[in-house]
Amino acid sequence: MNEFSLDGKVAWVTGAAYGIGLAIARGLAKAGAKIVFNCSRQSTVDRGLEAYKALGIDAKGYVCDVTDEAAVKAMLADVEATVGTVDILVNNAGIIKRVPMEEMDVDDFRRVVDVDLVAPFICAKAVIPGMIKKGHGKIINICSMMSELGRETVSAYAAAKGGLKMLTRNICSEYGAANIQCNGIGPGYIATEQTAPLRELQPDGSRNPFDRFIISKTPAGRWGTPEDLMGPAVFLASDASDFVNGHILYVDGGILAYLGKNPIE
Ligand code: NAP
Ligand code: GCO
Repeated sequence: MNEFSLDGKVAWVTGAAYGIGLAIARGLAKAGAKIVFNCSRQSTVDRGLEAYKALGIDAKGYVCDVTDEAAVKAMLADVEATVGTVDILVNNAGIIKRVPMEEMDVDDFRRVVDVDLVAPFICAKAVIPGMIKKGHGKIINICSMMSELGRETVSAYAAAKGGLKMLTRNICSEYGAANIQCNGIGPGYIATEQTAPLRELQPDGSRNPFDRFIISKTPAGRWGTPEDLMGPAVFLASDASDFVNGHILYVDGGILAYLGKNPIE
């Protein structure tokens, strides 16, 4: 028996056209799962479909804004009718706005909380009845370093990702008895489009100070890659983690374990 096998499972990964979501979906597909994904724009869905095709993965893509409950329900009804009941949900879609708090528009704050926290609630709420009927289910919420730490300019993101950690624990508390495991993955600093501005070279061609700061804060001495998230996602989606519930698995090269270099030396 292979307790990491996802043969015959249906996995829905939100926002999985590129970056972390695509890598997680690749990992789940390699373990045997059928993949469905969604993005809010047709152009991103098309980009994802091309990426899956190039990888030899037969994925189904939908245009669906995860903050729109009616759209999520309609998408899920189609998934159930054409692919099957969702066994694994990965709440990956997310946005960030880096703005000092006193300059941040309240609508922007609300939008970040909507996409990064309210939407995982909407998607989880939509799949839980099917999981209860099937007798099992796995929900993986993509959290962040900002589920634990704050920093300048990311107040909305930190509020949402901190909330997502607690939503994870609450889903575990409410549905553990129904054999649903809800866990989080907390990626460290991963080289994707979302973090590209933090790695942009300086006008003189030198490394971005934030880039150097992250390397110095990470015991592994590097940024993470989306592929670093594949194995942890397969573990949390598979029978191997059936007694792991309400846990946040930080995949951060050791950032949260480390006090950091002495800046005065
Ligand atoms: P990203 O650039 O944040 O990708 C986001 C994806 O989500 C895109 O496919 C996007 O497509 C989709 N999306 C955004 N808003 C959506 C909405 N309202 N409805 C449906 N889909 C939506 O990529 P990433 O850096 O790989 O991040 C993925 C997740 O990991 C996010 O939750 C992020 O917060 C988290 N994370 C990232 C890092 C990092 O260092 N990169 C670290 C920790 C956590 P559309 O634009 O078409 O909607
Ligand atoms: C930032 C980053 C982070 C990361 C990630 C860390 O501006 O500090 O974008 O928030 O993307 O979520 O885990």
